[in-house]
Amino acid sequence: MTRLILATRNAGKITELRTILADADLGYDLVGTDAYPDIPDVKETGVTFAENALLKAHAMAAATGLPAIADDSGLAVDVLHGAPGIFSARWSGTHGDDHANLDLLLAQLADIGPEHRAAHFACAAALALPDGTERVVFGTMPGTLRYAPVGRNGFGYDPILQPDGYEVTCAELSPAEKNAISHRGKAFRELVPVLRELLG
Ligand code: ITT
Repeated sequence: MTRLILATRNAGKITELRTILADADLGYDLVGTDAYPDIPDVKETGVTFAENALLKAHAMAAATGLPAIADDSGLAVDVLHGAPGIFSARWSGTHGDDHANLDLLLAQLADIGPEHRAAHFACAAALALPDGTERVVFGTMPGTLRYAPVGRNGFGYDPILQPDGYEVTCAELSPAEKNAISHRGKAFRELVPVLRELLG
Protein backbone atom coordinates (compact mmCIF):
# COMPACT_ATOMS: atom_id res chain seq x y z
CA MET A 1 0.00 0.00 0.00
CA THR A 2 1.43 3.42 -0.96
CA ARG A 3 2.04 5.66 2.03
CA LEU A 4 0.88 9.20 1.43
CA ILE A 5 1.57 12.09 3.80
CA LEU A 6 -0.74 15.00 4.54
CA ALA A 7 1.53 17.74 5.88
CA THR A 8 -0.63 18.92 8.76
CA ARG A 9 -1.11 18.33 12.49
CA ASN A 10 -4.84 18.99 12.10
CA ALA A 11 -6.60 15.67 12.77
CA GLY A 12 -9.81 16.97 11.19
CA LYS A 13 -8.07 17.51 7.84
CA ILE A 14 -6.61 13.99 7.94
CA THR A 15 -10.02 12.42 8.61
CA GLU A 16 -11.56 14.48 5.81
CA LEU A 17 -8.97 13.49 3.19
CA ARG A 18 -8.96 9.87 4.37
CA THR A 19 -12.73 9.71 3.83
CA ILE A 20 -12.43 11.19 0.34
CA LEU A 21 -9.65 8.74 -0.61
CA ALA A 22 -11.69 5.81 0.75
CA ASP A 23 -14.81 6.93 -1.18
CA ALA A 24 -12.69 7.08 -4.34
CA ASP A 25 -11.35 3.61 -3.58
CA LEU A 26 -7.73 4.79 -3.60
CA GLY A 27 -5.95 2.38 -1.28
CA TYR A 28 -3.33 4.73 0.14
CA ASP A 29 -2.14 4.70 3.73
CA LEU A 30 -2.60 8.38 4.68
CA VAL A 31 -0.60 9.71 7.65
CA GLY A 32 -0.11 13.19 9.10
CA THR A 33 2.97 15.14 10.16
CA ASP A 34 2.73 13.64 13.64
CA ALA A 35 4.00 10.34 12.17
CA TYR A 36 7.33 12.15 11.54
CA PRO A 37 8.07 14.01 14.77
CA ASP A 38 11.71 14.73 13.84
CA ILE A 39 10.87 16.72 10.71
CA PRO A 40 10.69 20.45 11.54
CA ASP A 41 7.72 22.59 10.46
CA VAL A 42 8.44 24.60 7.33
CA LYS A 43 8.10 28.41 7.41
CA GLU A 44 5.16 29.62 5.31
CA THR A 45 7.10 32.28 3.40
CA GLY A 46 4.92 32.23 0.29
CA VAL A 47 2.59 35.08 -0.62
CA THR A 48 -0.23 32.95 -2.04
CA PHE A 49 -2.13 29.92 -0.77
CA ALA A 50 -0.63 27.87 -3.61
CA GLU A 51 2.95 28.88 -2.81
CA ASN A 52 2.55 27.96 0.85
CA ALA A 53 0.86 24.65 0.07
CA LEU A 54 3.69 23.77 -2.35
CA LEU A 55 6.37 24.76 0.18
CA LYS A 56 4.87 22.44 2.79
CA ALA A 57 4.30 19.54 0.37
CA HIS A 58 7.80 19.71 -1.17
CA ALA A 59 9.49 19.93 2.23
CA MET A 60 7.65 16.83 3.43
CA ALA A 61 8.25 14.85 0.22
CA ALA A 62 11.98 15.71 0.29
CA ALA A 63 12.35 14.81 3.96
CA THR A 64 10.51 11.47 3.76
CA GLY A 65 11.02 10.30 0.18
CA LEU A 66 7.24 9.80 -0.04
CA PRO A 67 4.46 11.60 -1.94
CA ALA A 68 3.14 14.44 0.19
CA ILE A 69 0.03 16.61 0.15
CA ALA A 70 -0.33 19.95 1.91
CA ASP A 71 -3.04 22.57 1.92
CA ASP A 72 -3.15 26.24 2.76
CA SER A 73 -6.38 28.08 3.27
CA GLY A 74 -7.97 31.20 4.62
CA LEU A 75 -10.76 33.73 4.43
CA ALA A 76 -10.81 36.39 1.69
CA VAL A 77 -13.09 39.40 2.27
CA ASP A 78 -14.10 41.37 -0.85
CA VAL A 79 -14.17 44.81 0.78
CA LEU A 80 -10.69 44.13 2.23
CA HIS A 81 -9.38 43.21 -1.25
CA GLY A 82 -8.88 39.56 -0.26
CA ALA A 83 -7.54 40.03 3.27
CA PRO A 84 -7.01 38.40 5.73
CA GLY A 85 -6.08 35.83 3.01
CA ILE A 86 -2.79 34.08 3.77
CA PHE A 87 -2.70 35.98 7.09
CA SER A 88 -6.01 34.48 8.28
CA ALA A 89 -4.47 32.38 11.07
CA ARG A 90 -2.55 35.36 12.51
CA TRP A 91 -4.76 38.37 11.60
CA SER A 92 -4.83 39.63 15.20
CA GLY A 93 -1.08 39.12 15.62
CA THR A 94 -1.14 35.81 17.45
CA HIS A 95 -1.00 32.68 15.29
CA GLY A 96 -4.01 30.45 15.82
CA ASP A 97 -5.98 32.74 18.17
CA ASP A 98 -9.32 32.12 16.42
CA HIS A 99 -11.36 34.32 18.78
CA ALA A 100 -9.07 37.34 18.52
CA ASN A 101 -8.83 36.99 14.73
CA LEU A 102 -12.59 36.85 14.32
CA ASP A 103 -13.23 39.71 16.79
CA LEU A 104 -10.76 41.97 15.02
CA LEU A 105 -12.31 41.26 11.62
CA LEU A 106 -15.85 41.94 12.91
CA ALA A 107 -14.69 45.23 14.44
CA GLN A 108 -13.02 46.28 11.19
CA LEU A 109 -16.24 45.58 9.27
CA ALA A 110 -18.68 46.94 11.87
CA ASP A 111 -19.89 49.82 9.66
CA ILE A 112 -20.02 47.86 6.41
CA GLY A 113 -23.56 47.14 5.18
CA PRO A 114 -24.94 43.70 4.32
CA GLU A 115 -24.62 44.33 0.58
CA HIS A 116 -20.84 44.72 0.89
CA ARG A 117 -20.08 41.77 3.19
CA ALA A 118 -19.25 39.14 0.56
CA ALA A 119 -16.32 36.84 1.40
CA HIS A 120 -15.09 33.36 0.62
CA PHE A 121 -12.97 30.65 2.11
CA ALA A 122 -10.20 29.57 -0.27
CA CYS A 123 -8.00 26.50 -0.26
CA ALA A 124 -5.02 25.43 -2.34
CA ALA A 125 -4.05 21.76 -2.04
CA ALA A 126 -0.65 20.70 -3.39
CA LEU A 127 0.77 17.27 -4.19
CA ALA A 128 4.56 16.93 -4.37
CA LEU A 129 6.57 13.84 -5.26
CA PRO A 130 10.14 13.22 -4.10
CA ASP A 131 11.37 13.71 -7.70
CA GLY A 132 10.05 17.29 -7.67
CA THR A 133 6.83 16.68 -9.62
CA GLU A 134 4.10 19.01 -8.33
CA ARG A 135 0.42 19.77 -8.85
CA VAL A 136 -1.89 22.32 -7.20
CA VAL A 137 -5.69 22.33 -7.12
CA PHE A 138 -8.12 24.85 -5.64
CA GLY A 139 -11.48 25.12 -3.96
CA THR A 140 -13.59 28.04 -2.70
CA MET A 141 -16.72 28.49 -0.59
CA PRO A 142 -18.46 31.82 -1.20
CA GLY A 143 -20.71 33.47 1.36
CA THR A 144 -21.58 36.55 3.39
CA LEU A 145 -20.17 37.74 6.69
CA ARG A 146 -22.48 38.05 9.69
CA TYR A 147 -22.22 40.85 12.31
CA ALA A 148 -21.76 38.45 15.24
CA PRO A 149 -20.59 34.85 15.61
CA VAL A 150 -23.24 32.09 15.57
CA GLY A 151 -22.76 28.32 16.00
CA ARG A 152 -20.36 26.06 17.84
CA ASN A 153 -19.01 23.68 15.18
CA GLY A 154 -15.88 24.03 13.12
CA PHE A 155 -13.06 26.47 13.84
CA GLY A 156 -11.56 29.77 12.75
CA TYR A 157 -14.01 32.08 10.99
CA ASP A 158 -16.77 29.45 10.65
CA PRO A 159 -19.15 31.26 13.07
CA ILE A 160 -19.25 34.40 10.89
CA LEU A 161 -19.44 33.03 7.32
CA GLN A 162 -22.90 32.19 6.00
CA PRO A 163 -22.38 30.14 2.82
CA ASP A 164 -24.35 31.24 -0.25
CA GLY A 165 -27.66 29.38 -0.44
CA TYR A 166 -27.81 28.76 3.32
CA GLU A 167 -29.51 30.58 6.21
CA VAL A 168 -26.98 29.33 8.80
CA THR A 169 -23.28 29.89 9.38
CA CYS A 170 -20.58 27.30 8.70
CA ALA A 171 -20.39 26.76 12.47
CA GLU A 172 -24.02 25.57 12.45
CA LEU A 173 -23.34 22.90 9.80
CA SER A 174 -22.30 19.36 10.73
CA PRO A 175 -18.77 18.38 9.64
CA ALA A 176 -20.23 16.26 6.81
CA GLU A 177 -22.49 19.10 5.63
CA LYS A 178 -19.57 21.54 5.65
CA ASN A 179 -17.17 19.14 3.90
CA ALA A 180 -19.69 18.65 1.10
CA ILE A 181 -19.53 22.36 0.17
CA SER A 182 -16.28 23.58 1.71
CA HIS A 183 -13.22 25.01 -0.03
CA ARG A 184 -11.05 22.24 1.43
CA GLY A 185 -13.55 19.47 0.59
CA LYS A 186 -13.66 20.71 -3.01
CA ALA A 187 -9.87 20.98 -3.30
CA PHE A 188 -9.30 17.55 -1.74
CA ARG A 189 -11.84 15.99 -4.12
CA GLU A 190 -10.02 17.69 -7.04
CA LEU A 191 -6.89 15.81 -5.91
CA VAL A 192 -8.41 12.40 -6.60
CA PRO A 193 -7.84 12.38 -10.40
CA VAL A 194 -4.40 13.92 -9.86
CA LEU A 195 -3.45 11.10 -7.50
CA ARG A 196 -4.75 8.51 -9.95
CA GLU A 197 -2.70 10.09 -12.75
CA LEU A 198 0.58 10.42 -10.83
CA LEU A 199 0.48 7.49 -8.39
CA GLY A 200 -1.91 5.03 -10.04
P1 ITT B 1 -2.01 23.50 9.00
O1 ITT B 1 -1.49 22.95 10.29
O2 ITT B 1 -2.54 22.43 8.10
O3 ITT B 1 -1.04 24.43 8.29
P2 ITT B 1 -3.52 25.81 9.90
O4 ITT B 1 -3.94 25.72 11.32
O5 ITT B 1 -2.41 26.73 9.51
O6 ITT B 1 -3.32 24.32 9.34
P3 ITT B 1 -5.14 26.52 7.63
O7 ITT B 1 -3.94 26.83 6.82
O8 ITT B 1 -6.03 25.45 7.13
O9 ITT B 1 -4.83 26.22 9.15
O10 ITT B 1 -6.04 27.80 7.80
C1 ITT B 1 -5.50 29.07 8.12
C2 ITT B 1 -6.55 29.91 8.79
O11 ITT B 1 -7.61 30.18 7.86
C3 ITT B 1 -7.21 29.22 9.98
O12 ITT B 1 -6.51 29.50 11.15
C4 ITT B 1 -8.58 29.85 9.98
O13 ITT B 1 -8.53 31.08 10.65
C5 ITT B 1 -8.86 30.11 8.50
N1 ITT B 1 -9.62 28.98 7.92
C6 ITT B 1 -9.18 28.11 6.96
N2 ITT B 1 -10.12 27.21 6.68
C7 ITT B 1 -11.17 27.49 7.47
C8 ITT B 1 -12.42 26.89 7.66
O14 ITT B 1 -12.79 25.79 7.00
N3 ITT B 1 -13.24 27.41 8.57
C9 ITT B 1 -12.88 28.49 9.27
N4 ITT B 1 -11.71 29.11 9.17
C10 ITT B 1 -10.85 28.63 8.26
